[in-house]
Amino acid sequence: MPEFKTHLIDGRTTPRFAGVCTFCRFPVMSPSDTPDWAVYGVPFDGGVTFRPGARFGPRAVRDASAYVKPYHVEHAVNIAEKLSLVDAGDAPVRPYSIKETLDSVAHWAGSIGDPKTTRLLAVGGDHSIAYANIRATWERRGKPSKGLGLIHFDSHLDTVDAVWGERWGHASPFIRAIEDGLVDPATMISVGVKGPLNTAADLDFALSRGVTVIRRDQLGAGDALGEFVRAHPGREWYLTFDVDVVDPAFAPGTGTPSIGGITTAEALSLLRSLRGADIVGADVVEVLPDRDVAGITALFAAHVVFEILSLDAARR
Ligand SMILES: [Mn+2]
Repeated sequence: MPEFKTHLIDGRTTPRFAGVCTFCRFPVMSPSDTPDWAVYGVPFDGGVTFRPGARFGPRAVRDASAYVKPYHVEHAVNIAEKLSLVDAGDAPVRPYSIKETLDSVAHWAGSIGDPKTTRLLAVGGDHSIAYANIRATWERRGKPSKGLGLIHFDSHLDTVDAVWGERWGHASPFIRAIEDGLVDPATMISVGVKGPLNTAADLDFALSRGVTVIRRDQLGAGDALGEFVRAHPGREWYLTFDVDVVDPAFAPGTGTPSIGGITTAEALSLLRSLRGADIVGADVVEVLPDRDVAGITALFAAHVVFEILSLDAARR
């Protein structure tokens, strides 16, 4: 029998609908734990430009993730065998202040586990919170001067300078991350982007900085995403996944839905094409349970968490 690094309560002995609810039934983190991955919630939606409610995302994803099983068939790997995994709880937020929340989350996340070996996966919350987890991850990786690579799934570029004078909202995390040197735009790829936009100028920042954009209508049978990642061997990547990249027919529970998106099956294929990439931090954001139908968006987001962890388990 292989030695398992994470002790999971077996769903065949204790039903998956029983017990205290944690991400994927991972153990609750103890202060002395130094896990491979700490999954934590960021119940914050103060950065939205349209419909609020993603503050309830972490709870919905935890609930849905009770049905995430640990063995990944396509990668032929068991995440609980390869990785030590915990639920680190929810980050401290300040519901009335975006910037105070980002500072608070980044500071708190920076203290989780062993900064050298524990990787962080944040579940939002709106996309503004990505900045905080990217900052914490960048600091834990030794503040690389070139920044991290960024694999970005989204219908939107999220590189708008400011909305209503606010520079830290969910339309702006990656312009701030690039400006602050946390992300290298030459190794940033945005996948699934589509219109409409407020103005053509919304594309200017990303394109002028050399961000690679694969629009939804350019996603074909090829493997452009996997090829991009393999073209940068040795790169450390941060993965950010906005569920609005998926068509609202499959993921209706989100605040800025964008029609004509990819299916959940296509999303899984794209994620699996990243096999071999060294993903050093990640987030899954923009689940809005009050707009969800039958919990399908939360269930999908829970499985995106599983896919990300499976990539790292398969790589080790
Ligand atoms: Mn986004």
